Amino acid sequence: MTSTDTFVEYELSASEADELRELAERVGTWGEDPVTAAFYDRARPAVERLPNGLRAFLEGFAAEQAAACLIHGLPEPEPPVRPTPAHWREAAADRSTAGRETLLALCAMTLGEPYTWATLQSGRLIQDVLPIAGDEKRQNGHSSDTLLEFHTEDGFHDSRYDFLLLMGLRNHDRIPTTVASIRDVDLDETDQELLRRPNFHILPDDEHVRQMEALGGPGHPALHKMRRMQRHPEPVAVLFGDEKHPYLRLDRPFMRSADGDPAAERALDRLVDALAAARRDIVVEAESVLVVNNHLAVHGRMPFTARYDGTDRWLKKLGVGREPRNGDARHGAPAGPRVLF
Ligand SMILES: O=C(O)CCC(=O)C(=O)O
Ligand SMILES: [Fe+2]
Repeated sequence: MTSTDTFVEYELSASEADELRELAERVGTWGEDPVTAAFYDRARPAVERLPNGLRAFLEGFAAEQAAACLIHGLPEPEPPVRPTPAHWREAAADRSTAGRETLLALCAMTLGEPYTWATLQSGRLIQDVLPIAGDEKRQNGHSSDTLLEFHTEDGFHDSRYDFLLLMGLRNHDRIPTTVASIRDVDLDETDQELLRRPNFHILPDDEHVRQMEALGGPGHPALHKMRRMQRHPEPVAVLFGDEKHPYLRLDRPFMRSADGDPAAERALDRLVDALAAARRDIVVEAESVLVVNNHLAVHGRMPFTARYDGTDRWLKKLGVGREPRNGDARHGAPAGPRVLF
């Protein structure tokens, strides 16, 4: 399963960084906040104003020239990044990062249409990835001293993202995000055949349910839907698409073979082992953005010890679909085209 670079990088020049700073300032005067849907409806023309080299690089990435890419050298933030908050709710209340988020949003819009889930972080389009006390051992972006295992972002959902963007605000300890591409994995025919069968359940990760219970209240329709998906998951295939160059969909801690077939479970474990052997560690530091193709690559994060003193690792996350969601029945989005559940 070869034919694509795993990982490519783009270093912005000083003049490109200046262009980006000016662009973010100009877009900032339009008065829309990149955590809200209105921003994306308004800001589309600004994508044309991104530096040409950066736009061409992202367009090449959208054409699947690589499974993951890293953009370095974004302009220094103004104002400087505040201490890392203790919780995403605290981060949400603070809009001093809006200028950075504007740059993340414009990169995302070069790849497609950003959207999010009603069930996560109050449906804000851009989310905070930071360690939260009490979550150390969970399989989510708020854990720390456990390995965040390889996953497709929202792999349980048919409307999962095509691309996932992670922007670094702070990463003093250089804690890597992990990425592995299906194109770097060789599986035998039998395993491939087992993994192509729609014979796996991927349950919604508990973060969707937990946050909705806490914030949406027990009667929220999104909570009902997530619970239904937990109780009655649709069987899906792990490998799909082109015979020689398949895509993948995986989140091992939330997966099982639908009919309890031990051979299917073993094939899945061998795929996870092969992905682990193909692992790339990518440090998303301040002033950089990692983009992952959510069908070609899985991602995760290495363990670390959180300090909870304002100096911890802090990333911003945004997901993108290639197609406009407006009026797209396949994605049926009663909460509005950019906030799905
Ligand atoms: O912290 C990271 O580098 C990755 C986080 C992640 O995968 C997530 O929040 O879904
Ligand atoms: Fe993730």
